[in-house]
Amino acid sequence: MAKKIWENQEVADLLRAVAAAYEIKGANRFRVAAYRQAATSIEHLTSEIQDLWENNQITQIPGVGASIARHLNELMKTGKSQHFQKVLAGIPPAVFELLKITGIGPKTAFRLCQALKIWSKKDALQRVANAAKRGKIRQLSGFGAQSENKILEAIANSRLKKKERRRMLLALADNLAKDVEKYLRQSPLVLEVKVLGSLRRRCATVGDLDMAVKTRHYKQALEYFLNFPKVKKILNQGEKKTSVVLSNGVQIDVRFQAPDTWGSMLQYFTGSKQHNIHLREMEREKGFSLSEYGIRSLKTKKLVKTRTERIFYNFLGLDYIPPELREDQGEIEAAINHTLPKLVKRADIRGDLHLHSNFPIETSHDLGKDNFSTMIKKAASLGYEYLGFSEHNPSQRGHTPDDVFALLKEKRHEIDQINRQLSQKLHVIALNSLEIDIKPNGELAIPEKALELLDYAIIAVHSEFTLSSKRMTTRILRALKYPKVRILAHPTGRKIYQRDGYDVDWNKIFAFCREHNIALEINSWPERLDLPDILVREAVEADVPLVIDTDSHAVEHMDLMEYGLDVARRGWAEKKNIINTLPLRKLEKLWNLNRCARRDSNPRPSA
Ligand code: DGT
Ligand code: CA
Ligand code: CA
Repeated sequence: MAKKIWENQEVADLLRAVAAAYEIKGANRFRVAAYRQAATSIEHLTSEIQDLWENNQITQIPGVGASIARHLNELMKTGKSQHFQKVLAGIPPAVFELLKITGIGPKTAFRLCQALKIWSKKDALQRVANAAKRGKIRQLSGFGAQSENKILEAIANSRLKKKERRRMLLALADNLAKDVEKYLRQSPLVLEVKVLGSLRRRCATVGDLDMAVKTRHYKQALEYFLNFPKVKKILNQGEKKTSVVLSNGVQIDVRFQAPDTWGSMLQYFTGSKQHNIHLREMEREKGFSLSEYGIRSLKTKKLVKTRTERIFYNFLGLDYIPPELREDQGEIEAAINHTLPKLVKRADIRGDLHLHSNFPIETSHDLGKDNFSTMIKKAASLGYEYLGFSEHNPSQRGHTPDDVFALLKEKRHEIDQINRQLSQKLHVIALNSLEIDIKPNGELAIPEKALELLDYAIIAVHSEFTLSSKRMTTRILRALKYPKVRILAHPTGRKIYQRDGYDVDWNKIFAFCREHNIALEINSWPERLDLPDILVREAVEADVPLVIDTDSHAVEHMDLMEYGLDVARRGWAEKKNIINTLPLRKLEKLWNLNRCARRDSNPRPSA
C-alpha cells in the first residue's frame, strides 16, 4: 500500500478534534488552547507538514510543543496516535461535524448530538438542519428560537463556503510549485522551468498550478515529470502537455516547449485571460493572430517566433509588462505609452515595522514566539536597518492604567538596552511600537500618556467588525487622531475564506492618512494580504503612504515579506509609495520618531 501522505488541513482538523474532545471532557483550558493553537499554526503553514516531518522539522512549527510533536510523529510514522485515540474515545463523530457550524462550541455540539441522538458524521449537519426546521431544537433546554435560527443560517453558510474553498492561498501554491520546480530542475532534459497562470501573476488565491518546461525532448521530459512521486492521477496527456492531480488534490497543467517559442508560450499561459483577449483583439485589427507558438501574420501566414517575453511585447510595440500587472487594468495602454510603473521590489525594503516578540506584555491577544535579539539577527540577515516591535497592547481587563504604563516602560527599557548592546553591532535599530486595539467607539485601548513611551503606534480593529460603514469610518478616524499613530494595520480586516472586510469610507480614510503621513499597512500574512491589491491601487492613485509589514509572530514569518510585496506590485506601487523603503534617517524625519534617548547613547556609524 502506498504510504499515507498527511495534508495540513487533515492534521489541523485532527488536532482541533482532540482539543474539542478535551474540552468536552473538562480538561485544563491551557491544554485545550495548546491543541487549538497548534491546529491554527499548521493550518497556516506555508509548506506541507509531510515535508517538514520528513526533514525532522515538526518541532519548528510555532505553537507545536514537544508533547504534541511527539504524538504527531507517532501519527505520521504509524498512521495513528494512541494518545489522540484515547482522548477522542467516547465522543460521537457527529460532534466534529457540528463544530463546523459557526457559533457552536464543543460542549453545545455534544449536548445537541446526545439530545437529538445523532452519532455518525454522515448527514449529521442535514439532520440538525431538519431538527431545526421542525422546531425541535428550541425545545431543548439551553436553546431558544433565536439560536435555532442561527444554527440553520450557519449550516446554509458553511455549505456555500465549502464550494468556494477550492482555491489555494498564494503562499501554499507558491511552496507547492517550488517543490515541483525543484524536481523538474534535477533532470538534464529540462533547460528551464517557469510557473505561469495566476501564481506567476501573484494573485492572492490560486485555482490550479500552471507550469512550463523548456526542453528539446518533449517526450522524455514529460515522462520524467509523470514520475514525480506526488503525482496521483493523470487527467490527460498529450505530446507537449499534461494535466495531473497531486496527492494533495491540487491540479497542475504542465506544458513542454522548445526554446525558440518559449517567449510566446510564457506570455500566453501567464494570462490573465482578460489581458490576453485585449491583446488579441488589438492585434487582429493590425492583422496578426497570437498564440502560444508566436505571432502570425494573417495575410502572409508567416509565424514570428519569440524566445523571450520581452521580445514578444516589444514586437507588438509595447514595453515589457510585469506579470503582476497583466489583468487588463490599464497596463496595456501604459505599456504603449511607456508609462508603466517601476514596481517596488524586495531589495528596496529597509525594514519591517510590525512584529510581535515574546516580550511578556500581558495581552489578551497572542504573543510572539521569539525574543528581540533573535528577530534582530534575522533582520540583519535580511539586510534591514530597522525593526518595529509591536506586540498587542496589554489587556484592559486586569490592568489599571498605571499597570499598563509600567509594563510599557519595562519594554521601552529593554528596547533601549537592546539598542545599546546588540543593534549597534548588527546595524539594525529596534523601534518601540505597539499594536493597539481600536475600541468600538474609536478610543485606543491604552491610556494616552502611555503613548509617549512609543516611537510610533500601530492601530487596528480586532473586534466588532460588523459596524455600519458610517460608524466604522468615524471609529477609525477618531483613532487615527491620537498622537504617535503612524500605521493602520490590516486596514480592511478581511481574512480570505474566513471573513469579508468591513465597510468604510475609504476616501475619508485616504484623505486623513495622506494629510498626516499615516501609512496604510499591506499585511503580508497569506490569509490577510490586507490591504487587498485593488485598494492598494486606489491608495497609490490617491498618493496615500503605505507600509509592507509581515506582522511576524516568529522569525520564520519574517520571510513572508515577499507576499506583501506581491500585493503592493499588483496594486502598481512603486518604491516611493512604500514608507519602509526609506532609510532610517528619512523615516525618523518623516514620522518625527522620538528616539532622542538612544541617539545620544548609540551613535550609528555614518554611511
Ligand atoms: P486560476 O487557475 O483560476 O487561478 O487562474 P489562471 O489565470 O491561472 O487560469 P487558468 O489556469 O485557467 O489558465 C492559465 C492561463 O492560460 C490564463 O491565465 C491565460 C491562459 N488562458 C486560459 N484560458 C484562456 C482563454 O480562454 N483565452 C486566452 N486567451 N487565454 C486563456
Ligand atoms: Ca491556473
Ligand atoms: Ca490551468
